[in-house]
Amino acid sequence: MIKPAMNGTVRSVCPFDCPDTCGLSVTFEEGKITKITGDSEHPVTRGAICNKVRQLNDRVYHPERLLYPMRRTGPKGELAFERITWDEAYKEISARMRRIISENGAEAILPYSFYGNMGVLNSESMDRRFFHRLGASQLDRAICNAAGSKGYSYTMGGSIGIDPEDTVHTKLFLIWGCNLVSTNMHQTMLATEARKNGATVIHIDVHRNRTSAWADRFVHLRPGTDAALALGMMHVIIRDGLTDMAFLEQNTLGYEDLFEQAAEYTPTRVEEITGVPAAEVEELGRLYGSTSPSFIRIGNGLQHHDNGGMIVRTISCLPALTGQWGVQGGGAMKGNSWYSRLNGMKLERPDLLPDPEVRTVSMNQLGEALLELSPPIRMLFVYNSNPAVVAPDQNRVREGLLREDLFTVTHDLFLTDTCKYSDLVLPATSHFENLDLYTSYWHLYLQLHEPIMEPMGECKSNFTLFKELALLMGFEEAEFNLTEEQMIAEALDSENNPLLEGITYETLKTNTWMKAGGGKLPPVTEMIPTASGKIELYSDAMAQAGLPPVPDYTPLREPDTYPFLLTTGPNHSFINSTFGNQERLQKLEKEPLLHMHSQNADELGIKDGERVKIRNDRGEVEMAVRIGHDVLPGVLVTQGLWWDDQKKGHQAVNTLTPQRLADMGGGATFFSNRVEVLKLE
Ligand SMILES: Nc1nc2c(c(=O)[nH]1)N[C@H]1C(S)=C(S)[C@@H](COP(=O)(O)OP(=O)(O)OC[C@H]3O[C@@H](n4cnc5c(=O)[nH]c(N)nc54)[C@H](O)[C@@H]3O)O[C@H]1N2
Ligand SMILES: Nc1nc2c(c(=O)[nH]1)N[C@H]1C(S)=C(S)[C@@H](COP(=O)(O)OP(=O)(O)OC[C@H]3O[C@@H](n4cnc5c(=O)[nH]c(N)nc54)[C@H](O)[C@@H]3O)O[C@H]1N2
Ligand code: SF4
Ligand SMILES: [Mo]
Repeated sequence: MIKPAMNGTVRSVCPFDCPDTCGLSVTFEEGKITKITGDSEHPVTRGAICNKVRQLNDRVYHPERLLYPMRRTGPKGELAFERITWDEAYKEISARMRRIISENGAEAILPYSFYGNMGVLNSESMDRRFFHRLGASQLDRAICNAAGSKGYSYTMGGSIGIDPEDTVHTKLFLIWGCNLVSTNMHQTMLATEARKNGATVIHIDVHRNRTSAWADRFVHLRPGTDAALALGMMHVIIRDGLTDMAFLEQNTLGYEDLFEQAAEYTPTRVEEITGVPAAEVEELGRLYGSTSPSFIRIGNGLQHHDNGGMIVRTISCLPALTGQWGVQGGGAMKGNSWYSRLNGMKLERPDLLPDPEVRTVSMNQLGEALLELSPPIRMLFVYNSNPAVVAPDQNRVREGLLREDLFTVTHDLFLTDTCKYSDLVLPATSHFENLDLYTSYWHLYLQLHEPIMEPMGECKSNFTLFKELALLMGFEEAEFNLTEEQMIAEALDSENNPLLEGITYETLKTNTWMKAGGGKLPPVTEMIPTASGKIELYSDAMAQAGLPPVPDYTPLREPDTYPFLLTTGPNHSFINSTFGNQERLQKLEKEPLLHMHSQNADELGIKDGERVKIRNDRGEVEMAVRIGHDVLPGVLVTQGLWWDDQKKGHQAVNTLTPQRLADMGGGATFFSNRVEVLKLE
């Protein structure tokens, strides 16, 4: 039992899927949270937090928060539920699981989860053990960064970039396919510090957005063409002798092959592919080639393309050319989770799988899986995710969710659009109610979170839910009978990661946050986790995987049946679909907009603010148009994963996006998406 603070301020951490993993400071008055700010003592986030999380009390005390288990009473797709007890819910789930296992085997059960809560215990611990032991179909959790992370690791060996704290020393920032102001605000704070010392910030994107407005310069290119731009910059750097040959000799593999490839990418050719004028490619190449330290922040957006793996693979080769990895504040970063990687084998226990060959289902192809897999999926267990909004090809997803012979259980804090299709809905605690361990995929600090309030209603954490379900299913082994503290200790077992040495449950309890490597990290060049221990500009691993071993530009794959390429990224005020049901944040976003170039609008006779139909073979949605020069002709952008709202006409934009997988890592291709735009009658 925790003793909730009546009055005063306590520490917390932000649990959302955001790189910054901020330290929070939470004020209680008369036992209720009245204010959420940043923890000014947090070493990286230093007291600043985003507007979304300042309103986290609206979410925690939201009148529509789920407080009890519920059972569906009406047709799937409608919101008709009755309250039941946990006992009834547990009995129904375990009886169904047993029946499905005896009739079709456990692979007819599919978990569907992502990182709605980034806490280690509540995202990848007891749940994974449970489904492993059950022998359920495995889920390939490739919806977010899979293609880019794979592409980056072909070059660098893993998600290892520079320590963001070092970027205050940077002189040139390339913010590449990253909407930094919205999605990684503390990197903008560090860049602002660097700017005071003369640093320049260049934003390279397909959409002139908040980040472009904040940057010093904007480079506008066509979607999916970034590898060509990077090769064009390399072309200039190599041609003009700006390379650091000593660094390349000592720390890389295969630079000769890369030099040969880059020779083909003349600025004129790059202009044809990317739309960036040849003179600008020249200038960008020379500027990058002659500025040190330079830092490239590689975003997640640019890898949501058919060729997203190769795009990131190619960009990640740039810093080696000028020896940036050897300079403080120089290098690149796609993600930094390599530093604080936990003991996954101990935590998730894949060894419990009765049949290691059990099928794996891509979370990016949920529609196909529900409609076409044989033997069919008969139970879907959703937690930490909202697939009815976030997964691609919504019409197929929802058609699958509507199947009468599918039993869907969803554990969430709210009646999300996914809950509408669920047979049972279970109430989840907010992270304030849980003990957990947090790592960041950007900064290098680990943080322990102790619960700061009692669970609301009958809410249960993911950890508790799966621990109790394990018992009900008769899994009496010791590995299901652990406390949260014991499980954190297993996660922190540093046998596979020496940078965690000294970081334990106890030391975290005393220190609140601790840095991987203890603040004494060796240079990146001494830790590169590739097979060769070098930066692999030529990659044998890629050749073996049937991929081009040297960086190259490959075009997008969607046939050009439709005239526009639509990218559909997240917005400023929600986190994916989280916060989409909070009125104040909805008001700030107003409504989903379709950004279109004025030339296209003129051709189609569309006026600013007019509602149009956007369609392709997968489906259609309606939206208001914003006309201007924020996107290039032939390109459309919309932001935000909105909930269904019949009244205001919001529809899931993923109705339009493909289930096709990217070139690497089984990644999603949300942004490689061809559509046509029609005037409404
Ligand atoms: N406010 C807010 N913050 C978030 C989230 C959120 O929903 N809202 N989501 C969180 C999550 S889960 C993630 S993964 C990250 C994502 O955050 P980011 O890494 O910033 O990724 P996106 O916002 O998806 O896309 C980044 C940029 O890529 C651009 N882009 C699209 N296609 C291309 C291309 O081909 N080339 C180039 N150069 N640019 C392109 C988009 O216009 C966009 O500006 O943010 C996290 N933080
Ligand atoms: N078109 C398009 N689609 C996209 C993207 C895009 O840019 N464009 N971005 C993609 C990316 S990068 C990502 S990461 C995914 C994100 O997809 P999801 O991971 O599904 O993200 P959310 O929409 O935030 O949904 C998380 C859900 O988990 C719930 N939740 C939070 N905490 C807990 C908890 O402790 N327990 C339980 N049981 N539930 C909890 C939240 O209330 C919320 O409903 O979306 C992807 N989809
Ligand atoms: S969402 Fe991101 S920026 Fe906002 S408080 Fe959480 S970690 Fe910090
Ligand atoms: Mo993501």
